[in-house]
Amino acid sequence: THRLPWWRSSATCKLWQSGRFLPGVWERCQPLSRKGVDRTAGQGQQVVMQQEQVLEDLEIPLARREAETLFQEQPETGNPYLEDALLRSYLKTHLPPKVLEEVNQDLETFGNRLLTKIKHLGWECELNPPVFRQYDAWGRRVDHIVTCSAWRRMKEIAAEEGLIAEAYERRYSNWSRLHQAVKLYLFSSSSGGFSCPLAMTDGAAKVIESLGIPGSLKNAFDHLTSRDPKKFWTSGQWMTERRGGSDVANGTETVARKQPDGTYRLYGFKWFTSAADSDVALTLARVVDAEGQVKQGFSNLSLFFLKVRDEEGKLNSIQVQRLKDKLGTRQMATAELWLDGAKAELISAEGRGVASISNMLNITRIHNAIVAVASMRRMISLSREYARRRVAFGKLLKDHPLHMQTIARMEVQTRGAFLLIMEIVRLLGLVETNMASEQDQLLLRLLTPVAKLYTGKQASAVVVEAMESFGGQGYMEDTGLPVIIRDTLVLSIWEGTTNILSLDVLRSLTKSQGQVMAVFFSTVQKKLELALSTAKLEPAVKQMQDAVSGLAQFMQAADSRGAVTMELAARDFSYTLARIYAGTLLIEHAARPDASAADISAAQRWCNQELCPVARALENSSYEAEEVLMDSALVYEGSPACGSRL
Ligand code: UCC
Repeated sequence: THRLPWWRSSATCKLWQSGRFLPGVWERCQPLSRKGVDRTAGQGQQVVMQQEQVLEDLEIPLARREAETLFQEQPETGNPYLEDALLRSYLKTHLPPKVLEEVNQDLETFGNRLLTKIKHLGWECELNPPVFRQYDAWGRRVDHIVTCSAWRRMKEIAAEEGLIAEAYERRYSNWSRLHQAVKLYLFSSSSGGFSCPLAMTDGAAKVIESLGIPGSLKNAFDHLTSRDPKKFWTSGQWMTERRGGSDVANGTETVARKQPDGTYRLYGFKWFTSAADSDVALTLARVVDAEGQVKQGFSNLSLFFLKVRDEEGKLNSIQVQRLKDKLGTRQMATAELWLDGAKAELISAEGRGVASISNMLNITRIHNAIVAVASMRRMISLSREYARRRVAFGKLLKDHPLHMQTIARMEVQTRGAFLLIMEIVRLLGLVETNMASEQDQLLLRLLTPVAKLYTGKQASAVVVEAMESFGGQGYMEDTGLPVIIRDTLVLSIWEGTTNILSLDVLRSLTKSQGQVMAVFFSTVQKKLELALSTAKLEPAVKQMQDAVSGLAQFMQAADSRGAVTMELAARDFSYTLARIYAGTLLIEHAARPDASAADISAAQRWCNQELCPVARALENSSYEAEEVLMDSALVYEGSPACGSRL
């Protein structure tokens, strides 16, 4: 039979027949032609009245209809724990039954608290960003960062819920870290930006713990890990100075002068200090030697602990220059600070500042990844709820296949990212309870930057895509959606940009002399082998194995090339590791006997994407030295600065 091409079939044309999709338009216009407006002379007043009546008839329903069609129902989501199928199935699979029972109960209660109380506080934080008050009414300099009551309440809630304490009390042994991470994940989207100080607080506690909790820091550690809202402290992480963010070693100008009592006084300017209302901070400075000289380079950077205020609440010889005017995370005070002799305690070996603070960085990077996944999950939750309420072209959005395909693609990305962060906190839990093998430790070191860089990028893409699923409403401030977008965009920047993190991935290879990759390959292989017995996953496993071979070939080829190849490949290489590892976790999760159809589909779909971009790019000679020149030529063509030289 003769079939019309798709673009001429009635099914397609139907969409564009306005009468069908704006029900009532034509019918309501009929009265005009039926009743008509008789304009013949002689009927005077009556005609005019009739005319007015007709217009009234016409206008009232029109006005009402407009209000009806423009009014859209707000998407409402429920308890975020109960609505997160993947999270629940993950916990059920991994936690021992007794732990699961308690954790499950805690998370359900927490989910209700988030829904009924915390979410509103989070929105209040957004509406009442911090204000900087430099002088009091009598002209005295006070440098007061005024935060709103909701923000201060968040701090109390964080303590009550044990959002830091949980990880350090270890009542569930190695599973405590995972329990804490899940709570942070659930908290993040309602926290009004409070996730940020929590990340740094966790990082500070980690540094102190890894130093063996020295006597001088015991009190601080107790405060940072307290469940008592009156006792709980948060910490800042002051790394960035005016000369730049990423290159900490060369950018740090702050100096530390030793005092007779063994403490130090810090002098310098910190350019980005997030959550500047925190109680304590870890920061870097160069120790001045006996001759008053400071050495340049990382070897002279040391790590310091300081209290921001003294017992009376006075700043510790610190001046607040101003608050930063940021694209997002506006709920949280980021400040420029002058350290003008701030009293501090040296807590690393002299010159080991970068290595010591990396304990903190690795924790804040894990938090960053948790927040990234939480942002994706939040936007998808809202998006899928909206799709159940919003009618367009005569049916609910959820009944439009193209719309659902778009959300499903985001869902697959989010699932992969979620399993990746769960794997990392699982490993972290093992390391922290001395239950980790050497392989576990290596894997954790490798996967931390991989997850941070990959989820940051994923989150930016997913939340912007999800915003589109609300049409113009997604762009409206008072829906609360733009806040999520703005706050998410920072995740690929702070705590190390994508390129810096890619180089950190390489650092982990060099430092372990390639061992991290041996563990990566063997872990992936083991997980894939276990999944092979699930027939439906065979194609996905095969795709994954091909990707693993591609990666192995790349490693071999890169071995014989110079450092330039590896540097140029760093980003694609890191993306490859993320896609292979997250895909393997999806496959592993889908190979469970009680896996759902969605679990299997997520694994299959994840594996349908390019899993090994680094192999393709190598084939295309993208990492050859000449490409460096061509990169510059492409970037600067037409630029007055360099064009003629290229
Ligand atoms: O502070 C900021 C804002 C706070 C906001 C917090 C919000 C948290 C969000 C959570 C969600 C809401 S932003 C500041 C961000 N700045 C950075 O992230 C810095 C980025 N730059 C880097 O990461 C660089 O790679 C550096 C600074 C680490 C590199 O410095 P160097 O001088 O080149 O480092 P080296 O020489 O390679 O490493 C020095 C030592 C080595 O150890 P040794 O000496 O034993 O060989 C390295 O192996 O440090 C070790 N190291 C590490 N170890 C360096 N990085 C790491 C690491 N990640 N893990 C373990």
